Amino acid sequence: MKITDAKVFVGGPGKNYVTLKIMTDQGVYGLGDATLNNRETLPAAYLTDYLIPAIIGMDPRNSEDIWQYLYRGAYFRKGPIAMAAFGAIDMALWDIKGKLANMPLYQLFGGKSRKAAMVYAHATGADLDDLMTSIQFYVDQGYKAVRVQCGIPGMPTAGYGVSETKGDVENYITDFSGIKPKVEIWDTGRYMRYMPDALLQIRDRFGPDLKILHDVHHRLTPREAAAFAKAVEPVDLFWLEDPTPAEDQDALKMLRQHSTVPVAIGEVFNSIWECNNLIEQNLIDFIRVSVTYAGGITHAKRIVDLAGLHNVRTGFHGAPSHSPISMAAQAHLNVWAPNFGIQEYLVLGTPECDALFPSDHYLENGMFYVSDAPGLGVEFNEDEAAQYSYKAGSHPIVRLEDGTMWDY
Ligand code: KDG
Ligand code: MG
Repeated sequence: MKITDAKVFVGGPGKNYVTLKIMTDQGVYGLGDATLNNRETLPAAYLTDYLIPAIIGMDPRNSEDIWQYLYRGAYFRKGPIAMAAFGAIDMALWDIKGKLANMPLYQLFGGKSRKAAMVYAHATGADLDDLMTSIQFYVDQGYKAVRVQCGIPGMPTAGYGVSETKGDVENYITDFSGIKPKVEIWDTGRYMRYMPDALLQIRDRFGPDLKILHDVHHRLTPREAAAFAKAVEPVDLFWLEDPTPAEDQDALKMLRQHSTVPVAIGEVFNSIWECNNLIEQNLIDFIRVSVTYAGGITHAKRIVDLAGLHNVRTGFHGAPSHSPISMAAQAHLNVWAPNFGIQEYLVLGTPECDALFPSDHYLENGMFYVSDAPGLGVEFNEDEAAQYSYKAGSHPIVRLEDGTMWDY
């Protein structure tokens, strides 16, 4: 069996999804997602210019050897662009493997460990009142877990994951449009003084059962993160995400020495070599990688297995930048993984998105049910894709009030 050709499509409804389709001499094809948010053309070019020509003629069933061929063969290892491109090929090869076996992917991993995977939604509000309304909106739909972000009084701009408009409490999506980044202004002092009590008010309002998550988005220093984690302990958070920029990994020991709040890190990691220190030293409780940026199913599964050895659970990244293809790959891992924790899930199910990526995967009462179709269980409608094209976008940048650059 041979790979005969592959194509890359960039575009989608409101997002530049990077979709790979690998064709074989036996008519079976596989799909992969290489969407690197706001840098989408780069993995697309890596695939088209270098990787696709290199894999034509190879046996698609040898997904492990092809992964090693891409990774070791690149010489310059790791990095989000390369790992997203390898990840798309890897997902497509697993899709082909599942179709050949006539089995959904979770069966190839070892079957189901649970009937469905718990997901969390993003609640947001320009202020705490709006955030309460937003949480209620998701609770009413049956969600058991909600990430909560709200505007901070006196903060010059909204803050991470926060609606800019009062009353905008549903399906909040960051505006990444335009190549020149929007500037946000951050104030750590105001955040640290306001947010712990706001989180406590949320706990009081919604009771002990709701799983509450909060994302600091890399904005605190290690000492501030330790103080913040200690202050939010009575809230009983499900997790505190990205309290610091995680390059300085040993610094997280300070947080651990002062607090038992569960910590989730890893959405910007693309290799097991960024995760292993945090996992092996028990500095985190949840690993946040995604199959898109972390080299596909083959590599992400290695990270999941390493995490399992150290009682670290999964919490795969699931921002709307991931297409339904990688969300399906994660869904198959989620129902299998013995150390599954939770899945971030933002409503992708717009009619336009469903038309582009038809599938039988579904969400009900905050639980994600995986399709039993062979492979990934997602289709890609090329006729629909023809109407979309790439639109340049950028993440906002963050500065302090005096102009100092900070972390988005
Ligand atoms: O591309 C960046 C977004 O995916 C990121 O800001 C989202 O922090 C995020 C999250 O937890 O989903
Ligand atoms: Mg995050």
